[in-house]
Amino acid sequence: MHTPLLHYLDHRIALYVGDLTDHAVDAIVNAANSSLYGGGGVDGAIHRRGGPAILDACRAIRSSLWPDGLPVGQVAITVGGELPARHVIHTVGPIWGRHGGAEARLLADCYRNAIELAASLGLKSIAFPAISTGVYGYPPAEAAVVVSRTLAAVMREQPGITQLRLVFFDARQFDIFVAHQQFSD
Ligand code: AR6
Repeated sequence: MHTPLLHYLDHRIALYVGDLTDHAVDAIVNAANSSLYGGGGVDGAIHRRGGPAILDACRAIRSSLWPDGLPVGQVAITVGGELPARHVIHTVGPIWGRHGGAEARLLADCYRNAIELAASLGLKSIAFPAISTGVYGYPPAEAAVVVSRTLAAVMREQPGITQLRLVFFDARQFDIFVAHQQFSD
């Protein structure tokens, strides 16, 4: 079930096709919306499989840290509930065409902030979905450029993250990423 299809950056980054919620890592990242109250796509899958403990933790975050919602590019961590992953790092990706040209910077913020939060807590393994490339409409080829360049930089700064997984829902998304990634430029 968990066979990496490709590696980058000295095997610290591994690419998979499948369901993010299957991954037993220290943290999976949720492509949430700013309400943190759940939704469709990977967000729906995480809440369904993780159970009510995740939503309870999200409500606590809304009432304490982020009463107006989690801003785009920011992150918040909760328990993993019944998921195989120990934690969920929720982030809000940019909606394509809604940020006046700041979409790439905001998408990079999601990845950078999630990794930095994980590292600050001593977590070592983290798995990401392709943030914003579903309902939020970010073109997957353009996301591949931003994500790979961001990861190449951030992973150099964070040697404590020994395993970072990018999990694509289907083979087409995986192929587009591989064709457009710029890990080594
Ligand atoms: N495992 C891995 N990838 C998945 C899974 C899964 N179980 N399910 C979907 N994907 P999306 P966004 C892929 O729409 O674009 C939600 O309603 C999917 O094929 O989940 O950031 C939130 O509440 C796509 O490639 O997230 C927000 O309102 C990628 O995950 C909004 O959608 C992201 O698609 C966020 O939109």
